[in-house]
Amino acid sequence: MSELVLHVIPPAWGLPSIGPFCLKVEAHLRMVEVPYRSVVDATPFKGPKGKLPWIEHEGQRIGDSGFIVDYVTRRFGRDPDAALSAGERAVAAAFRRLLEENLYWTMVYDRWLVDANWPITKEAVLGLIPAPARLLVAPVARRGVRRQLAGHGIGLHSRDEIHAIGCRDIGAIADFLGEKPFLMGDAPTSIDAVAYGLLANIAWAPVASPVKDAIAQRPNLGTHLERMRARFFA
Ligand SMILES: N[C@@H](CCC(=O)N[C@@H](CS)C(=O)NCC(=O)O)C(=O)O
Repeated sequence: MSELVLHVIPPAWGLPSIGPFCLKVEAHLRMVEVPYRSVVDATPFKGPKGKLPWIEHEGQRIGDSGFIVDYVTRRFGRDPDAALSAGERAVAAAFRRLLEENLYWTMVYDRWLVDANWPITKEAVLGLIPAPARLLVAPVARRGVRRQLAGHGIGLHSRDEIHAIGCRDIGAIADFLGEKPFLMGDAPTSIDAVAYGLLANIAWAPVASPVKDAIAQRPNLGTHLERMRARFFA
């Protein structure tokens, strides 16, 4: 069996990747104990979807964290969600959309569009691009992200509104987690990898935000992050 190669955006701030979808896939692969080698790409453009993460395995190139997880489940026959009922899978699917299609964009906003955070983001996300090129690339990339946020719709809101949306999502995740060790109960499942990928990237990044503060105010989320780190990234 050939090696599984995972392409990710760079590490920083004590995280193996500062891309939530990249960290999600790393957490998932560790959860299902599938060995991989991660390769840091300076830009997302080489991948089949023009985004990171993507994988190479047995001559195939697969982009998108969701399709990567589906492939790994099929190819290796390891499904951390196997014990979940149909109803539990539906709840996990809804939380995945909340995290990836909504809360994620509030993180993007805080990293890229809040002026005080922009130098930190630029250094970490574009840090592998040689300095002279980075000077040219950075404003173009920032304009692109502004367009993405407007296209999504969240970028049309005021700063306070975007933060209110993010804080509400954090409250929903914390309320649902409650005192359980993992989101769906006693054992980790794929939604824990999704949550870890994004929440660790908000809570542990040196990027100021009311959404980060909202995580700090819900100790069960911090405990969940530490539990995931100890279990899969020790
Ligand atoms: N739906 C994709 C989203 C991946 C994604 O947005 N990746 C970001 C980095 S975390 C990226 O490559 N952004 C570059 C761009 O949008 O141009 C997935 O689940 O993998």
